[in-house]
Amino acid sequence: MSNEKILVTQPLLPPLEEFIPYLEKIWESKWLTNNGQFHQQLEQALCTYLGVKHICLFSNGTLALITALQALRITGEVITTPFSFVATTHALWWNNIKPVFADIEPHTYNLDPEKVEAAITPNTTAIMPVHVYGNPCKLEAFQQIADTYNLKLIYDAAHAFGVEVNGQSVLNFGDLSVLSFHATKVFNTFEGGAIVCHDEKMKRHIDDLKNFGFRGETTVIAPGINAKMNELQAAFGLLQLKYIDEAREKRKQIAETYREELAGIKGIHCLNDLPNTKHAYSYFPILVEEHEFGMSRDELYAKLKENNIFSRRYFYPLISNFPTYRGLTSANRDNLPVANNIAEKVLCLPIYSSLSHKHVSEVINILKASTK
Ligand code: T4K
Repeated sequence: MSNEKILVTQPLLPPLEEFIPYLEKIWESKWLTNNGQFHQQLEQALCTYLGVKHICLFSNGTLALITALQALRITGEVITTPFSFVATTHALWWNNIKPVFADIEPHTYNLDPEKVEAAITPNTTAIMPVHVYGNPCKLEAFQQIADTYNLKLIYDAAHAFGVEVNGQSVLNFGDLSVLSFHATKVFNTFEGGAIVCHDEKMKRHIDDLKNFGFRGETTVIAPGINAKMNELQAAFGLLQLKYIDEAREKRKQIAETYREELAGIKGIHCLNDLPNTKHAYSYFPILVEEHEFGMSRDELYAKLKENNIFSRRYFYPLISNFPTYRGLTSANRDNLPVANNIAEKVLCLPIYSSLSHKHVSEVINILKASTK
């Protein structure tokens, strides 16, 4: 048993002393929020790092999602995935939009474009897929559906920091993409988030919306909200960018070790890397097939816990099975067989840049010792 708690994730924290000069600048300038120097610098730096045209920083990913829907004036019904963190669907609810759940693909756990097409009604105005665990969705298929039916396409890219397909950021697809910079994410600003958009006009609109709708000192152009990222968050983001490549490489190595070592265990299935894709390794999900492995997902979760290893069942329960949403027709289990199946078998193993080889081995050894 591990002497220390091994958590599913730990935030990337650069050396504290390197953060002090940023704090000194904030103290000197007395500028704490509202589009300060670090905010502006981080927007620029992230555009360069991620390979996107425009980015609007937010205080968290949920407010960014809610604002993205406002920016595109989405109403009526939006087709989305039940296999995500609950914030994805909550963002629709907060905009008085009816979520319509469609099933996911068995090999990526992402929203299935074919199921989306079948769920379109005259009230559908948009599709909101999620790049779950950072695995890119079927980008071209979704764009084609959006074009054919004249729908908006908003990606919840909370897990997809730095993810690229054929050398192109996934954030450049769809009308808008939303990132989360929460402490549990690959890149964090304690709390934080962003909307990626493709033109200057939309950037300006979103920037107004996140600042109460103010354009200039006395003009309010829309009923906006307060969702601004502050200077402390932005400064931390700038510092963290210096360490991000190293951190991503460490995550990749951990994922490779898990894959190699778990490959021989009957009843444990890992997600493979997709071709021509630069992954984020935000999470390391496995599927536990009880009959082959000899133990259910929940039994394995409990056994790991007894050994001080705190894996997580992301994303169980499915959003469509929460009391708030289960009354919707599309939430019916028969409509979502793949998502229900995956949610009952999935377990996310610890992965973060400072996770030691020793701790990775401890996790692997428990899995090996648990198989029948
Ligand atoms: N869309 C998707 C697809 C998302 O996954 C999320 C968030 C959002 C939208 C919304 O973005 P934000 O509004 O959050 O920016 C966590 C996160 O709170 C949440 O951001 C994340 N997804 C979700 C998947 O996971 P919990 O309830 O599991 O967090 P918690 O507090 O149990 O933390 C998990 C583990 O992380 C802990 O066991 C230890 C570690 N941890 C956590 C925190 C907060 C740390 O080591 N330090 C920390 O400061 O939701």
